[in-house]
Amino acid sequence: MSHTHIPIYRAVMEDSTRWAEATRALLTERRQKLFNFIGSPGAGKTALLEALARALKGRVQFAVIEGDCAGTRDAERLAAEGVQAVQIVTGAGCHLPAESVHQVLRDLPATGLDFVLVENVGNLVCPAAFDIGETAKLAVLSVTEGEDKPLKYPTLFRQAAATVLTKVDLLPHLRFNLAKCRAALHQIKAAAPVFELSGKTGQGIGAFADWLLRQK
Ligand SMILES: Nc1nc2c(ncn2[C@@H]2O[C@H](COP(=O)(O)OP(=O)(O)O)[C@@H](O)[C@H]2O)c(=O)[nH]1
Ligand SMILES: [Mg+2]
Repeated sequence: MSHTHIPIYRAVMEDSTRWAEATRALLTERRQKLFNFIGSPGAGKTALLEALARALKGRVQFAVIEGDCAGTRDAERLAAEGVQAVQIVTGAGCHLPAESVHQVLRDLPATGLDFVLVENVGNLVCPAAFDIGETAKLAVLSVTEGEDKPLKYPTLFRQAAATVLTKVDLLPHLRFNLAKCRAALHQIKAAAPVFELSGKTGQGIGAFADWLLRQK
């Protein structure tokens, strides 16, 4: 049995932390905020960003950084909404590396941009474990995933500055219990606000957009 993986893991984490710190410094210097949206594949993260693009138009300038294992579909969806969007392709990578995010951020305009919204690779585990220098992590959970997910993936929900509960337009067709979901978040000591919304109908998007603007 070799133990060499332990120092390698440590070195990777130290390197990652340095890039995250460089990102924090750049954001402070530019007076920009970076939000790291984390949720399962298909949770509705891109639909949420598309709805935000419509809700925030003319109120704030923002760019999007997309993370996926392959393809540029999500960046194209945001570009179609008139948003500057850059896709990072991670291949086998299960989360966005701090270094890649920093390099993309550096190439974004230094002025005239208030927010950078990052859609991390679809996954409730790895993106929660890596600091990318974000202002805040935001947890995205769709009602089709079940109300128990905060109990199973507490690291993400505990760290998140807000939990966004998506696809609430589907609630009449499901047995998803909102009270149980809130109780699960309370149980893991997630103090953050919960926003119930639908990227499809636009319900609840306004309240979440207003909250984001207050983080400016
Ligand atoms: N009914 C409903 N469907 C949604 C909503 N948001 C996303 N979807 C659907 O869920 C699927 C995944 O959405 P997408 O935004 O690509 O999720 P992502 O993988 O988290 O970025 C697509 O088929 C969307 O049309 C929503 O609020 N309501
Ligand atoms: Mg997506």
